[in-house]
Amino acid sequence: MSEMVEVKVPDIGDIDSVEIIEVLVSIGDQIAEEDSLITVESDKASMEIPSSHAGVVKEIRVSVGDSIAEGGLVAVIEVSAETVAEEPAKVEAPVQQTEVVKTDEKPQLAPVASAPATKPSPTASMSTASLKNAHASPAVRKFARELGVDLVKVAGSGRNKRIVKDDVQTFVKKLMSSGGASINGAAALGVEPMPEIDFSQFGEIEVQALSKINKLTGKFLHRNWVTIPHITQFDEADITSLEAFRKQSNLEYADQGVKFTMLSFIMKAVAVGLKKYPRFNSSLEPSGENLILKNYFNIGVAVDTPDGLVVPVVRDVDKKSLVEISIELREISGKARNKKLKPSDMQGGCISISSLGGIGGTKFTPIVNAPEVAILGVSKAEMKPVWNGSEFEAKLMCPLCLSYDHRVIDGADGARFITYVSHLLADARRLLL
Ligand code: CAO
Repeated sequence: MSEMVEVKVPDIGDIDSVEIIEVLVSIGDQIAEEDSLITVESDKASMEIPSSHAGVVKEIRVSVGDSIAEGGLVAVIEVSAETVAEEPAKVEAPVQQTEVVKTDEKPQLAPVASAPATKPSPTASMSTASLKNAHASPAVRKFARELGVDLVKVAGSGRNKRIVKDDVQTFVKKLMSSGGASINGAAALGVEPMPEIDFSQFGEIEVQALSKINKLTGKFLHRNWVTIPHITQFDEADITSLEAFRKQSNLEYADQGVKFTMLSFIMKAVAVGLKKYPRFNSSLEPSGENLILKNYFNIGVAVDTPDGLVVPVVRDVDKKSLVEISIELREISGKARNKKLKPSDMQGGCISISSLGGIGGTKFTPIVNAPEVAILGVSKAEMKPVWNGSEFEAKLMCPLCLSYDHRVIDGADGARFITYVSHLLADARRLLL
């Protein structure tokens, strides 16, 4: 003998009604207990309503687009009498309620089929867990599970952003073609991927391929930006007397073809700063367990080239004279612009300097060039009135912008380092001490 069981919407928490966005079964389907019957969606999430019984779907009492609330009738299932008889234990713990209707008797209310306590109830899914439960059918979920894809990271292209099998396949393809990180690293970060927009719909466009350097730099900068907790500390160095000295030195060395720019002095000052503050001359082990302190003083210099940004390294800045540093700086920036740098020319830096002083701008926030832990940005020096305690004096002030890895360097040390470098530049004789 069989029985007809009405399956109703169980307790779905503090939600008045939800919209049915999918009916997952058809009349005549043989279903197992816990098979999903419908998918409903609130303004927060979607969830599937499972059947409390195994059996054959005899009636479906809902359609897509209907609103339904707790207790609403979803379907009538024909259940074999043995199945119902086998379930007395479940009567003890009612969470979902269904109405059992014997074909030959009047309906009577009986609590049936709660989920085990350890299994999340539909209520739990709807409130918090289902925010993580992506909107997809059981078959698509199974498919995603088999591929190890976290559906939360997949954008749905189906109705109401429902994730279909194609979406999972497209996600995997993108992941593979980007070497494990999806477009813009969005999947790795667990955020929505950037939408692919056809900009030509808004006006004329031109597609320009990124250079190899652009792509490489982009990857490293992105990694550094998202993995390093950055702080940028600003200061202004009074370089009035240093500028006079630089100009004078340029005149004196003109016949030797040497040209000093402010950058050579700043490199020297930074090397002295690294000696005084050794944590700035370190790298954090990827494990985060140890700091590697270096006893050499190599400085990377960001060079702007037509193909993109490169950072060649000037070695042993502490041991070189300003003449040597100036010559080498000219050589490496020339090599960079003529694509003559070797990989080894760009390795072994302890800290980098990014100088935009020759271009303009007042300040910027450079990104640490990992595995280094700090980078000094230099902006264009300007004449400014500076209060000396009794009057304003015209001073040439050079903006310095120090970004550092806050895991390695505390704010106080950041301020000490930049103040010290400014102090050295304010009177370059200190570089000799
Ligand atoms: N304030 C005012 N003027 C400055 C200055 C400063 N801070 N720094 C440089 N200048 C002046 C120079 O003195 C020079 O003027 P003169 O010819 O009259 O002496 C002029 O600007 C051009 O200098 P330069 O830029 O050619 O030389 P440099 O040694 O200062 O810099 C280099 C060399 C390779 C760093 C630079 O050319 C460069 O490529 N900068 C861009 C770096 C970059 O793209 N950084 C962004 C990376 S993102 O973090």
